[in-house]
This record gives sequence, structure tokens and C-alpha cells, in this order.
Amino acid sequence: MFKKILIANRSEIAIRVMRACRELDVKSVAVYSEVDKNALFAKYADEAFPIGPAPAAQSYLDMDKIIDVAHRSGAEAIHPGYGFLSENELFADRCEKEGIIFIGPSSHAIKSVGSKIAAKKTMKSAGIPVIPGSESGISDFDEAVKVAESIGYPVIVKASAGGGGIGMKVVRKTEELRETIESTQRVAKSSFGDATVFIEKYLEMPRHIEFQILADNYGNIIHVGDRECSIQRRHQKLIEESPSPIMTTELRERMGSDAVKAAAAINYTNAGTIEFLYSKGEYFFLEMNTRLQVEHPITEIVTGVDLAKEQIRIASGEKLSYKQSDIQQRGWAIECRLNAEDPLNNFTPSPGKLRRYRSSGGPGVRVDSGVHTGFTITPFYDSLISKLTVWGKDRDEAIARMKRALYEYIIVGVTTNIPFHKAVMNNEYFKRGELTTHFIDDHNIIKEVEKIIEAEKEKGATLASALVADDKKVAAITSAVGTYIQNAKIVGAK
Ligand code: MV4
Repeated sequence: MFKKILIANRSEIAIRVMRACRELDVKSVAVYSEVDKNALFAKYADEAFPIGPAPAAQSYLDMDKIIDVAHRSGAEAIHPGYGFLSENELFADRCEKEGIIFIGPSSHAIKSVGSKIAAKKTMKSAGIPVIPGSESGISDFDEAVKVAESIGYPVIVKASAGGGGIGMKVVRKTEELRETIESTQRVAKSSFGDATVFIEKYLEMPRHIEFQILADNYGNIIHVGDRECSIQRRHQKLIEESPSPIMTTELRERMGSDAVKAAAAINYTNAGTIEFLYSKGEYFFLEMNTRLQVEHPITEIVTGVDLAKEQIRIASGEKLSYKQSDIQQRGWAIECRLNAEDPLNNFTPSPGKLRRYRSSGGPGVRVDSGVHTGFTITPFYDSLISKLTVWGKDRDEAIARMKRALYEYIIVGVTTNIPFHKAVMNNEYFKRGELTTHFIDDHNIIKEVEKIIEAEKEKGATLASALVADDKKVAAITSAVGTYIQNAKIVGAK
């Protein structure tokens, strides 16, 4: 096992990895930008090094600075978390050349799924279902028309190097095809430096279902169950759950074994995720994520596998400590991403200072967060405040717990998407597990959010003003209300 690890990330995911380090008796090294000087993760680490100004390009994305800190601190390995350098094949390669272990897959494996066309080709040869479409980049329009007509409209034009929903457009008839191919090529060129696009059948109402993978350096690969991540906005997931409400033992066996095959096809090592689109009883490989994901806690909660620790063990050369038959999904987990963003204004970020922050707790509740009262959510990084994950013996209990936990939160100072989560937990389609990637629009969730905000406005305003008005009063009130805002009786507030 390593003696010391550098965590090349910030906030909650840095803390998550450092917690794994503590349990493994490994020292942790934080790197932080100027605005993160007082952040929890920088204090939690055994050692912390400043790496520059707030913009990520000058700090968390600066490979030279991070490698330099690894050498100066004597860290033997780097955990990249998610985002930033986590799926950067050049960084994985650079670590190797510097004699530092990258806690993740090889740079070769990252590269082999970086191109969507190449990834699809590999998966198809491995016998995994892929969405019907062109098998290489579109080079002439007549060929594109032929492909579109053979698979049938609607089709979707996608950038091979694409990501985050950029460089993707649906086409419903031949007359729109040329224009869309050309515009997608332009976007692909300017966003990713690669104009290659391809087309495939557009699935109208898919569900996003993914499988967690663990693979060691000795060819052992297992899947650690499924997650459903259909509820998202602008390609940002907002709510995830495990298992998927549509999962059966038989489907899990088929999709899980295809996920393992997918990982094997690229000699994958460490933790990864195989994403599938599911539609009308069929599933198709979509893409692979070569990192530990934001939503990993739901898998940890239903399986009992500590994914962050497994990643570190694998990277240090240990064999997988589980066989496939050891993995069982027990009960139900749901994660809500609590963000500083305004659900009534198209989910635009609302950075600012947390005048008060108090999270939930109690039975079946897990909170992963990197913030505290007084901390400022800056526009430089993503707007995640807190990941709230609950466990229940079944889906109904998990939903009831999530509602209870959401109503326990006190956040004053920034607009949050908590009312959005409350609205979803109360939605009849959600309760029945009827989810698609268009859930928010299809069920008019924003209208429900407006109602919730309206109903809470008075209580929230009273609480907020009482909380920030007088610090002595704050201490009394926060303990007196038991933080259950919905029923809080504010005592002594003006
Ligand atoms: C699709 C699709 C429907 N049909 N491909 C969105 C992100 C990108 N990685 C792939 N995406 C999609 N590809 C076909 N052939 C619908 C989406 C999609 C989506 C996928 C997963 C999760 C959320 C989504 C939201 C909108 C569209």
C-alpha cells in the first residue's frame, strides 16, 4: 500500500478520497487554489500546497504544478477525482513518465474510448449492442443520406470527440440533414479540435442506465451493479438511484456481463462506468467514463463496496477483494445533487456566500460535502454544495427519507435547487419509477417547484432573517427548530 497520495481535486470529492486514505492509513496531500485556501478539503489533508489562482487552467488543470507538488511532498500516487484532469490521457501518461502512479486506468484505455466512433467499433466487435448508425465519420453527404434512410428518421448527428451534450443534434427529415451535419462539424471543430461527426438512430424517450466496473491489474473484472441517472438538466445529472426501477435480475445479468465485456475489450483497469441508453426493452452501449463518478455513493450504499478504497488498492497492485458473486444490491439508494443554482431561472448557477449551512443526518442519510457556514461558492468551479444520499429498505422508504432529509437542510445566502428535489420526490411519475432523460420537461416539474417555493417563502424568509440578524439568536434558533424548516416555529424573531 502507498504511504502518501496526492489528491488533484477540490471540495467534496477531495474529502471523499482523503477519507479513504485515512481508513487505509495513507497520508494525503491536498493542492488548492487561492480561493480554496480556507476550504475544508485543504484543512482535512495531512499536507496542503497552494498551486495558484482561482481559474482552473492556472491551478487544478496545471499538470506541471501538480506533478511538482507530488515530487516535493513525496506522494507516490495521484488520485484525480472527477472532472479536471481525471480523464486526461496526457496527464495519466505524464504521471507514468514521472514515476507517479495515476489512480485510474492506463492512458491507453482512456484514449481508446475518447473517440466515440472508435469506442462504438470496439464495443460492437466485442458483441455489445450499439445504436444503429454510421460505422465511421461522415465524409460525404450522399453516404449520410443512405445511412439515415436505412436506419430511419429521426437520426442524431454527434461529434466523435463530443462530450457534455455539446456537438449533438437531432434530424427529423432529409432536407435538414446537410445543414445539421455541417453545423455539427463546425461546432465539433471549434469545441474539440476535431470535426469528425457520425449519425445514429435517435431514441426518443431513453433511460440512462449505467454499470459500475472494477478491474484490477491481473485481468479480474467485476461489475458493482447498476445506477439509473435519467433525471438530468442540460446534461448535468441531478438525481441518481440504485438500482434502476426497471432492473430485473435477468436484465442485470445481461447488461452487467456486457459491461464487464466492454471493460475487458479495452484492457481496462481501476474503476469505470459503462453508460447505456435503454429504450423499449432494448439497451445500447453509449459511452464509457474512465473515472470515479459523482454518483458513486449510491453504489457504495447498496453494495457495501468502498469504491474509493478499491481504486487505491487496485492502483497499489492489490488484487480485487471481491468476486462477482460477492456483489449484491441490497435495498435502495437515491442521491440528490444539491447545487447553488436557480431552478426557476433555467438552473443557472447562483454563486455566493453561505451565510448559514446545516446539512441533514440521521438514519440512512449520507452527506458528501466540502462546504461550511461562511464558505463562498465561486463561479470558478461547479456549483455543487452537497451530495445528499439516502438508503431505504425499498424505494418507497428511500423516497420518504430523502424528503425528510431535504426538509432538514438549512442553506441561507445562495439560491439552491432543493425545492426542485422536493418537487421530484413528490411527483407521481417519479414515485412510480417512470423516468426518462426528458423527465423535467415532460412532467412540468418547474411548475411544481414554483408552488413549493411559494409555499415556503414566508417561513424561509423569516428563518433567513432571524438567522443572519443576530448571532446569539442564531444559536438558540438553530437548535430550537431542529432544522425542520417546514414546521419550524421561529421563537424570538422580529
Ligand atoms: C442519444 C440520445 C438519443 N438517441 N443518442 C446525451 C449526452 C451524450 N453523451 C449522448 N446523449 C444522448 N444520446 C441517441 N442515439 C439521447 C441523449 C441524451 C441523453 C443521454 C443520457 C442522459 C441524458 C440525456 C439527455 C438528453 C439526450
